[in-house]
Amino acid sequence: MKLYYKPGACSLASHILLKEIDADFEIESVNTSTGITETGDDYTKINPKGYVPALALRKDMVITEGPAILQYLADLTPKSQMLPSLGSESRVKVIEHLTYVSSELHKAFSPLFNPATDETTKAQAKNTVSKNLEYFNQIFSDGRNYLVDNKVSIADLYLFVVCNWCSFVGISLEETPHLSSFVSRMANRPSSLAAMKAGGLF
Ligand SMILES: N[C@@H](CCC(=O)N[C@@H](CS)C(=O)NCC(=O)O)C(=O)O
Repeated sequence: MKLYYKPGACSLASHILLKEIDADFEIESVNTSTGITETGDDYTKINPKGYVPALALRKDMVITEGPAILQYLADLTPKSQMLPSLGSESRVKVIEHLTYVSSELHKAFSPLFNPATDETTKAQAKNTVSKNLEYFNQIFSDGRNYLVDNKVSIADLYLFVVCNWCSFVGISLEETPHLSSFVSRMANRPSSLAAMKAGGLF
C-alpha cells in the first residue's frame, strides 16, 4: 500500500500508525498546490479532493479522510490495540476524540495556514484553537499519559500531529502544560520519530 502525504500535514498521523503496526508500505509526497505527486502522477486522479492523506491499497481502492484511514489500519491489526474492540465503551471514546480533533481542532487551524486570512480572523481562529487545547489539557490534568484507558490509540496520534502545528502558527503550549507533556511524550515514540524522519521533517 502507498500513503500519499505532505511533510508535517495531518497525513503524518497515518504515517505514524503505519510504523506502529509495522506495515509494509511506501510513501509518496504530494504538491497539493500543483496537484502533482513526487513521481509526477496527477494526484487529482488518485484523490479528487486534492488533499492528503490518501492511502492506496491498489489502483482501484484508495481510502481518503485521515480518520477513516486510521480506523481501517487499526482494525486490520487488532493486536496493536490502537482502537479498542467493536461495541466497547473504550472504542466509542476513542472515536469521540478522533471526531473532535478532526471536526473542531484540525479545522480551527485552517485559517492560520491560509496566507489570505486577515488579522481579525486569525485572532479568532487562535482563540478557538486555544479553547480546544485547554479542553485536552484538562483531560490530561488527571495524570493520564494517553486519552483513553491510558493506552495509546489512533486518537492520540491525530491529536499529537495537530498540536504540533502550534509552533508553526505562533501558539504556545506553555499555558497547557499537561497537553505539552503529552506532545513531548508522543514526539519521542519510535514510530513518531521514524515517520517524521522518513517524511522529511528532520
Ligand atoms: N478532511 C480531510 C482534511 C485533510 C486536510 O486538511 N489535508 C490538508 C493537510 S492537513 C491538505 O492536504 N491541505 C491541502 C494543502 O495543504 O494544500 C481529512 O481529514 O483527511
